Amino acid sequence: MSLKASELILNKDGSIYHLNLLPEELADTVITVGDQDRVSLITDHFDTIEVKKKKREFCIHTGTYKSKRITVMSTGMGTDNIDIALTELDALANIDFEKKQPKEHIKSLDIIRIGTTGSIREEIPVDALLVSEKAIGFDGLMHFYKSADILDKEIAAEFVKQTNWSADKATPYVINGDESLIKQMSSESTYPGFTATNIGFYGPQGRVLRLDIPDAEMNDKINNFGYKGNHITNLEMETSGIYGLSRLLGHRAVSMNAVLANRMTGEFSKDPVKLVENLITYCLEKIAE
Ligand code: R1P
Repeated sequence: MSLKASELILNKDGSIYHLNLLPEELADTVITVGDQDRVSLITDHFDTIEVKKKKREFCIHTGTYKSKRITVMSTGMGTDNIDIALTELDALANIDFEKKQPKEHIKSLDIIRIGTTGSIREEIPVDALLVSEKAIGFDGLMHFYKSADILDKEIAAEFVKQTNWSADKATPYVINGDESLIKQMSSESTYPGFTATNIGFYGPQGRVLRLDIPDAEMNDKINNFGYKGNHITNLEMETSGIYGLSRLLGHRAVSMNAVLANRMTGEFSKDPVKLVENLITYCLEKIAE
């Protein structure tokens, strides 16, 4: 049975609805970033650029770096955008747009997030590079998919118990990144991380400007959580969704983070532009290896 026009939505030129991309314009290796301006910071290093597209928060370039074909795309902020970005990336790779059906042979993409983050551990300083080995999602996205088989329920349940996590919030879920890609992207220059993904930047990450939050101890509880050697290292807004959807769809994903802030010491990077550039050059070299 073919997918209805209301479910697989294509633009007039045959491109996928939000990403505005045609299947042949997507490379097998995809770098995702939050910030649209970070796309050209990355593709400025490329030898060639064959595609440049933009719609809403999705700015997408495809080109080559040291002969490797790579698509770089911005997703905007948050796992709500990740739901659209990952689903449409997979559709471009694995759905036949003529027949409007999943292809017989499913292709696995390599998806590398190059993002920024705040550390919640004193030993992971500002300006560090961090590779998320696993993620805990406070965003609830994976509860909308049949994801029970891929989630680490033991760690999630222990987290809820230790932090007395309020049932008013989405139930946290725990998901691993791709082991082989994590190995490829890690080195002595990176810290291994267990990343907490939240649905916002202020209240959801315990920042108080003018609005009070119901649990002022939330970040301390997240920081104090420990189970079988697992300690949460950093906060950001996309990794759990990328790991969850990639795992369900059969793609390999890794989340690479530039530590802009340390929430424990209150420090912020003195040169965030240079830090992000360091992460970009580090990642490109590792991807091209
Ligand atoms: C918040 O400032 C944004 O920065 C981080 C968070 O995950 C969130 O998207 O990542 P990016 O720098 O990749 O956007």
